Amino acid sequence: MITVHHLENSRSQRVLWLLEELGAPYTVKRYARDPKTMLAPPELAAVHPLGKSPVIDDDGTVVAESGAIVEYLCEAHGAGRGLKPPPGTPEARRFTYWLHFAEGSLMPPLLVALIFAKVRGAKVPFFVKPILKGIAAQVHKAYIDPNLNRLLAFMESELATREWFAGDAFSAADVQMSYPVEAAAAGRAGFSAQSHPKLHAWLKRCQARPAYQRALAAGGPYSVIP
Ligand SMILES: N[C@@H](CCC(=O)N[C@@H](CS)C(=O)NCC(=O)O)C(=O)O
Repeated sequence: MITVHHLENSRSQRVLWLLEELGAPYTVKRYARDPKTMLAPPELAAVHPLGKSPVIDDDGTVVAESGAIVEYLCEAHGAGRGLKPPPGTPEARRFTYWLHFAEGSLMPPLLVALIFAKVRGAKVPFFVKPILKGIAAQVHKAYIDPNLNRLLAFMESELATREWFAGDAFSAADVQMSYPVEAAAAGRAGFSAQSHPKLHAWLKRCQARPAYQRALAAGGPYSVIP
């Protein structure tokens, strides 16, 4: 039996979704974030030294890092489910690309955007506020906005010719991509149905899948931190 160590409102939601797509039995151990810092509670460090989520435990095999979990689950529980394209195909190359792109290229500027939203909203003496706002505006101008604009335009262009990230068929790469795109949709990037219609339609297709809906029921209330 697989246990998913699931931190509320986090990347681990997509692991529940993948397990529902695979039809693999699992149990959920849900952890609350610290309401002040939004960090994971210390109990998670007993499961894996980094103390982050997602982590899964499959009968004693502990796997962390969402991309590695997706690979592991497709290999160990994916036979006949068609969620990973056959090796050596263009679809397989795109699968690997998007699996890494999600955490390697898309999450970093989204995380910096989140950090600077916190910096802007920090409780500081009134005379410090304009300085913080000025720094945040500079970081947005020089790093966050140009990077997110380029990444969003690239994803939009990739989805112009196919329905899913790896090809014409849904794959686990779409599951991995869902979290950063949901974070972008939550307000961390200039992303809407008007600005990026293909990417927006892709996200709606993901969220309409019955397995996605079952994962929401299994994981408890879910909303991505804006
Ligand atoms: N690249 C890692 C990132 C893991 C990660 O940062 N998880 C967040 C949840 S979205 C977390 O545990 N945050 C709480 C903390 O850092 O204490 C992955 O994809 O698994």
